Amino acid sequence: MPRALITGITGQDGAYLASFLLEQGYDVHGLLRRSASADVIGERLRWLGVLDQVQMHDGDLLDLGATLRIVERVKPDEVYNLAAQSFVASSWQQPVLTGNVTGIGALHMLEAVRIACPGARFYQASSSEMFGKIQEPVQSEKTPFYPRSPYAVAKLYAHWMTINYRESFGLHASAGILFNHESPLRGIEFVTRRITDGVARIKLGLAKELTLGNLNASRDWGHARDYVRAMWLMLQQHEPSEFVVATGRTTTIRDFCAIAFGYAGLVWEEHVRSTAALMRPAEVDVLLGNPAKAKQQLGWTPEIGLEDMAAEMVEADLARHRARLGTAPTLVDVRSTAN
Ligand code: NDP
Ligand code: GDR
Repeated sequence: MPRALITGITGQDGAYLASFLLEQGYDVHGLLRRSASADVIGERLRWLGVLDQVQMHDGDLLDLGATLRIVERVKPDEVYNLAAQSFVASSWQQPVLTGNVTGIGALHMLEAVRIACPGARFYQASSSEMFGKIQEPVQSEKTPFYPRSPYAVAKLYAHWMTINYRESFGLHASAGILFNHESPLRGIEFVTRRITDGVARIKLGLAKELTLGNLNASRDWGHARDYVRAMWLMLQQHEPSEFVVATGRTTTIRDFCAIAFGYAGLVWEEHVRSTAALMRPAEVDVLLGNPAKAKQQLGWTPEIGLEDMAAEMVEADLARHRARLGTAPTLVDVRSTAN
């Protein structure tokens, strides 16, 4: 039975990846950082019905000793480094933490693998944010990077360290340059989930309006369930490499609003307001990926389209709010009011 270790297993991608690997017959282990909210930390894995099928190991990406001991104990065949401070907007508020977790944290995992389990295959969660102020209208593995946030700079460091450890020490280390991917398990602070949660609240009479930032930004959005399959495919290749994972379609925030509100029979212009307070110090205006290499070499194509994904997210948020109506607020409700 192949064994996988996932950092960031409690996040959106970690939960879908754990579920996918279990279906493939893997023994799945996760690095879990200690939280005072232990009762809700496994919420995504519980939602997918796999929480009791994964083995958790106490650790934090900031702690090299802990990552080393976990890799030594688990002896994984595959390591997926998904843990990060992943919210771009927060990276201006917490640039040092973001650098330490998102950048140096990846180096800790690479060091742990190099020292304790050099035969393991390694996946680094790189990001389309590294393209930032885009240097080509359609971005591929060959497009030069121009990061625009502390988050993107940290990701670029981790990306190049992954390549450097492959070239220096012969690690089977791959990096997926993933464009935005969403799902009902997306964190509430990200724009698609803010929108689908807003749609559900307005539809159920719990709110009247939704305040967003820059409506003109445009993203190449896919579904997380499709994208974790691409991660796994990368580690099944004989040769490690870098792969862009994207849909090849870009959509503005404005148009995503139209799709999500429209699905619920609402007119978005009647409810959405844009405020300068939610604009970023430096914006990534548009991203559009070319996934040709992933298609050719991995045989990967996305299966879930944007409209279907938006509908699934709106339905999930409607169900969440309906379930909560008439019940006392929970910790999850408190989080859902954040930006
Ligand atoms: P999430 O924000 O949903 O999950 C992040 C995960 O990292 C959580 O499990 C979190 O744990 C964990 N984590 C944060 N800090 C630490 C730490 N110090 N030690 C250990 N674990 C930590 O992210 P996604 O699932 O959306 O993304 C997965 C990865 O892919 C991230 O690295 C992200 O930057 C990258 N990425 C994401 C894209 C997307 O569109 N989703 C696109 C491209 C790249 P906890 O639950 O305790 O907070
Ligand atoms: P992003 O995702 O920064 O691309 O990073 P996010 O959904 O936060 O922003 C996308 C775009 O929407 C604009 N926007 C808003 N964003 C948020 N969060 N809230 C708002 O109210 C709002 N209004 C407009 C933003 O300005 C931006 O242009 C995500 C993360 O998952 C990263 O970890 C990952 O690396 C990249 O995707 C690829």
